[in-house]
This record gives sequence, structure tokens and C-alpha cells, in this order.
Amino acid sequence: MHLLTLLFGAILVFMVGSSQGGDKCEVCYLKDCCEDPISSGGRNIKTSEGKIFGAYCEQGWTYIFRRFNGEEDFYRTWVEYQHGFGDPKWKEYFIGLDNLASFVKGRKCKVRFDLEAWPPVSPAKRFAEYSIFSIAEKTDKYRLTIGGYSGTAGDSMGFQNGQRFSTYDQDNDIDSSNCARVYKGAWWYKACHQSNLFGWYKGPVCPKFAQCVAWFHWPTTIGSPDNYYYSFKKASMKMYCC
Ligand SMILES: [Ca+2]
Repeated sequence: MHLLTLLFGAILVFMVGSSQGGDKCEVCYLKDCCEDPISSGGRNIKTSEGKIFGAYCEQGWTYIFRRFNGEEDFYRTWVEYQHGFGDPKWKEYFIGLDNLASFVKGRKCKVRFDLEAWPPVSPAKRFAEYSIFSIAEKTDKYRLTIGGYSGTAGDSMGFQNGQRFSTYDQDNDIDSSNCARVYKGAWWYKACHQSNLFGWYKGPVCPKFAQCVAWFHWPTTIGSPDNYYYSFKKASMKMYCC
């Protein structure tokens, strides 16, 4: 009872504090990481249609996901992908499809993928940037529009252009199989993929064809016999819509 009272009090104080406005609350939510291009770290975002979520910001870019140590499980359900998961401030995470669709809605965005291979691959870090990027609404299964590649990592997303999002419990791909189930991930699968960044974190050697954190068009062959047998150490996806 005593604890409950304390908790209620704390919530009340928080609510009053939040509703007071002024300088303090203008920094509570950003509409976009680009409103604060100097700092990096986890921030609270509120989209113009009112969706509230956490995201990792870096020099004005808003991260869609970060993977860097395999601690977070990315083999998840449709509902989990809709809502998002993980810890945007400190750990691996995914922003959530509903949040992502709301964030990009009606805006002109670019997107960038950063990849890091395990030693001794050199250079270890490469990127792929796309000048065209958007995500459709839930009713269209968060269909991906992506194009205008530039970068150093090779174009492994062009193949996924125009596809709907799929998870192991919701097959929206155009293959007769369930790509998410076969390749142990979730993605904008076609039939099925040239990139699988939500695949099995198991680096650097991927024991099973195309099931791991894959980026097929890396410009050198780092997997054996090909890049479908390589799993990256770090991968991230971030957007810029300002
Ligand atoms: Ca299918």
C-alpha cells in the first residue's frame, strides 16, 4: 500500500512536471533526430501524428536498428516487429514498423546502411546509402520503396525494393516458401533476399546458406564459398528526412 502511494505520487509529479511546458519540456520530445544534429544517444521521438518512441540519434540521423553484439534476439514475431524491441539508448534495438511508417510518412527521406566485418577483413567498414526511401502503412504490410544507391558496400537492397515486410509468423513474401522461417530472420523478403540484416547473429562464419546477418554484394568475397556464408559483426540502418 505504502509503495503504491509512493508510486502514484511519483507518477503525479512526473505528469505535472511534463505538463508545465517551458524550456524543460521542449526537449522532452524531438520530432526528428535532425532537430539536434550535434549530440548522439537515445532520444524520445514524437512524430507529427503523435507516435511516441525511443530512437538512437547520431549527428542528425535517426537509427532504425542497431546490431553490434548479438545480445538482442531479432528472430521475432510480427507484433514484436510492429511495436519495436530492444534498448535504443544503450543496446541493440529495432524502432518498430508502426513508428517507422509514421516517421517517414509524407516526407522525403534517405537511408544509410553501415556494415562492419570481423577482423581481418580490411577495410572492415563499408556503407550503402539510398537517396529514395519510404515505408508504406500497416495496411500495405510496411512495403519498402528504396533506390538511388551510392556507397562502398555494394547494393544489396535494390533487390528488396517494392517488397512487403515478413516475419516467421506472417509470410508476405512472393516465394512459395516462408522466407523468414527459412532464413531465420525478418525482412522485406522477395524470393528471398540479397540482404538479411535481421538474420542469425553468428559471425563471421555462417554455417547455413543465407541464414545469418548477410549482405551479399559486399565487393570482395569474405564468405566461403560466397557471401551468403558470411555474418557481419555490426550492422545498422539510419534515416535522414530533413
Ligand atoms: Ca511465401
